[in-house]
Amino acid sequence: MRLFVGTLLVTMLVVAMLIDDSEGYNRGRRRRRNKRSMEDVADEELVEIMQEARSLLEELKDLDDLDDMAAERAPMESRGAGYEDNVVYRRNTEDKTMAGSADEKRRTLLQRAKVAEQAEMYEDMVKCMKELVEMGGKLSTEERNLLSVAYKNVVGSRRSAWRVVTSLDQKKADEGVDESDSARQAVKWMREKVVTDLKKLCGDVLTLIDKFVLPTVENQENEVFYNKMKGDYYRYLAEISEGSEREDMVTKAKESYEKAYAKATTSLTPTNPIRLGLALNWSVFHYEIRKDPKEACRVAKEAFDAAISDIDQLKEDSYKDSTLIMQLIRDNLTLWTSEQDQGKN
Ligand SMILES: *[C@@H]1O[C@H](CO)[C@@H](O)[C@H](O)[C@H]1NC(C)=O
Ligand SMILES: CC(=O)N[C@H]1CO[C@H](CO)[C@@H](O)[C@@H]1O
Repeated sequence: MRLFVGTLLVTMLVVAMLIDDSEGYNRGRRRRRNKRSMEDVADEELVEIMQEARSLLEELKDLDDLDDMAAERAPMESRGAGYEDNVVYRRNTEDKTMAGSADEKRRTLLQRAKVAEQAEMYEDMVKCMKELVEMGGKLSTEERNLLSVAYKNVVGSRRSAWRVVTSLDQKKADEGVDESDSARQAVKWMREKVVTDLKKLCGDVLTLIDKFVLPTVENQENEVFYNKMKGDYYRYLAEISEGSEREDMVTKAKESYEKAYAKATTSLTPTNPIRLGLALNWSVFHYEIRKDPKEACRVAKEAFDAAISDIDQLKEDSYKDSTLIMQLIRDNLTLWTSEQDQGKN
């Protein structure tokens, strides 16, 4: 910018000199006609140009000031460049507005989590909800749902990233690309990062549930909800693990789902959306993780039939959730039974 203005300034000065010069040349010829007025015009032009040059010089000085300001700001910006997990975390705890009673802090975290959800800033939403849960105490239904939505989103985006890198790796392997190939190494690098993230996030939410949430749960619906949630996150860990680690995750997922299922069938109506959501995911667990489509169909069909026979129990406030999940169960059932029929033929 400064180079440009500088060049412009030099050009204008040169032009000014040329005008002065040409006036000198013209002067001799024009003097005879109207000496006085021609000189005036030339002088006026010169004055104008000099004024413009001066104001450009001032602007140049302003630009210098701006540069100085930018230089002062630079170290601050580079400090912020290392934006990591705990930057937001620290900001949450050190914030002046957070001072005050535990109740106030809880309310602030809840409000922030809700705004973060609207802004789709799910990493921040997770941090707020994690901090809120770690304060201890029972969670309201709203807090429960926000915790679930926050982790579902951060984990969901990484599960889909995992599927992308896994299929990229498979493609390269199918093409016969060697493991030492740099493109394959890049895929491996990304995959390891995604797996590390997933293990950390799933581990975090499982710890929150075991350490803070389940010990304070009284309501049976919530007991189902959180045990199902444990089943889901152990299932996600099973998806990305291998060998004995996978076996361990599969067992833990199964135990959590079974606990939730036992509780759900004795304490919730068949059309309860939490019971239905559990049946849906418990059946997907059988299908995808245990590779047992028969059992998957049995669980799905049992849940669907029970809900149909109890359809007049649909609650006004949750019938939309219930019917949506029933549809998802039926879609999977249709898909799975047709696959099984094809397998037989
Ligand atoms: C069931 O699991 C899927 C992932 O497989 C998840 O996206 C979904 O939210 C779960 N459904 C319910 C009703 O919890
Ligand atoms: C909604 C839902 O969970 N659908 C599942 C149906 O089953 C397939 C497996 O074939 C899952 O990938 C879907 O998530």
